[in-house]
Amino acid sequence: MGRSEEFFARAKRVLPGGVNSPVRAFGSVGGVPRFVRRGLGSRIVDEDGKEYLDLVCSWGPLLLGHAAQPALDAARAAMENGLTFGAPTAAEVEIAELITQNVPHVEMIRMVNSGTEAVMSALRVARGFTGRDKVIKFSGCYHGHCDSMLVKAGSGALTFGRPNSAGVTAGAAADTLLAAYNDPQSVERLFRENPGQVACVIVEPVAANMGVVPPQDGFLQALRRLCDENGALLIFDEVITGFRLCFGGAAQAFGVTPDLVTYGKIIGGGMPVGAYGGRREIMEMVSPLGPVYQAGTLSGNPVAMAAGLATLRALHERPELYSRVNRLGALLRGELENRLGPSCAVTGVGSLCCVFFTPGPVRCYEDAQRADTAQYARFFHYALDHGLYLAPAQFEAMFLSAAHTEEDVRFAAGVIADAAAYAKEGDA
Ligand code: KE4
Repeated sequence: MGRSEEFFARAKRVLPGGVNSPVRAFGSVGGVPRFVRRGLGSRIVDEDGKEYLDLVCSWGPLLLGHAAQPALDAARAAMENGLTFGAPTAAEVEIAELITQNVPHVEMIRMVNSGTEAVMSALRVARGFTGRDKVIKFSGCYHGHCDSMLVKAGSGALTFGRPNSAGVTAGAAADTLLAAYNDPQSVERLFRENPGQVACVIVEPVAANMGVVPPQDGFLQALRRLCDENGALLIFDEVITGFRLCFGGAAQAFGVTPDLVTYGKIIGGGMPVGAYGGRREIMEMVSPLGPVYQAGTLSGNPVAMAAGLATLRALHERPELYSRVNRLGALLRGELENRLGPSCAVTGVGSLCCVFFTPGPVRCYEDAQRADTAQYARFFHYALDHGLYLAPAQFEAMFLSAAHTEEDVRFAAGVIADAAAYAKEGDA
């Protein structure tokens, strides 16, 4: 028995499903999760010493790659002074200044510890600011695991067939209205049916938790218009896209300005950081300034801030990193479109990519749901056995980093093409 198997057997006795986050359990693809010992650049090594080219990259935080020097050096230096104080520190100001000075629609920001916490807080602020109760989300979009968002949620909730989690009360879900991604009319109808009651529309500006589903032309612009017409706030959940597509995220990439934005992943450079921010008049609702309460013992943790600040500084000072990583994403999609038959849909934006085991186009949750997850499972394990670490679930994304090379991308494309062919043979 290998060390991953040994660890998994032990883990299942003391951790639910043997993991601390469901998608890691290989539940939808089967087999034994690889316990990772270390990561470096574009690669990870598991407890059995096997090396993989990594296209998960911890689900998005590692735009500079594993063990990137800026984050490591900064965190190492910060921890020499202590791990946490529960008091303000300079790094919190510096990272907030870096963001507010370079992301125009973020005039004020609050640091928290995860994307979930950022979304939960942004929803509360939107309700506090508007005095309204209802929120509109999109089927298949995932915004973390706060109760009101576990309604037709994506990512692991979709993967494990529980888009509506047990334990979420009808009351908690009652104010969550569901629209269809890339369908502005579905949003317009909800506004019409709930006049004056919708506090906000929350959207992944590039959906990346039902696989990757880019916004159709005009979709995000329509959401902006509908929110303005109905006195609701537009929240971009940029936990994945923030600081990934470009420094200003999807808002900058697509030229649509949200009222609030949520961040996670890259903002911490690999350490646990989330954040929410936006227009000053809205953010001034947040305690201790305003009546919307939100707090956190480790919010703005100095070691996490150091890692996040070093990462954002590197990205801001070296914009060529964005052109390179986005070019690698385009190269991967191009290679896959040339190699995979019409039975697979290749999607993506920037350094995000996805192979759906269903013919395209994939424009919403219903389209994504047609994917053959049994084929995906065979595909995943073939790739894993050939040294390529992909998301252990169809309804996720492939993430590239600045540590990946063209050679990495061509290797990945080759393995993916072979893996897809193998997966389809299984159906023969
Ligand atoms: P966290 O609470 O996991 O830091 O962030 C929640 C979240 C919020 N919004 C978006 C758009 C997200 O993608 C996420 C989390 N992403 C998943 C990957 N699909 C995290 C992986 C996991 O759940 O283990």
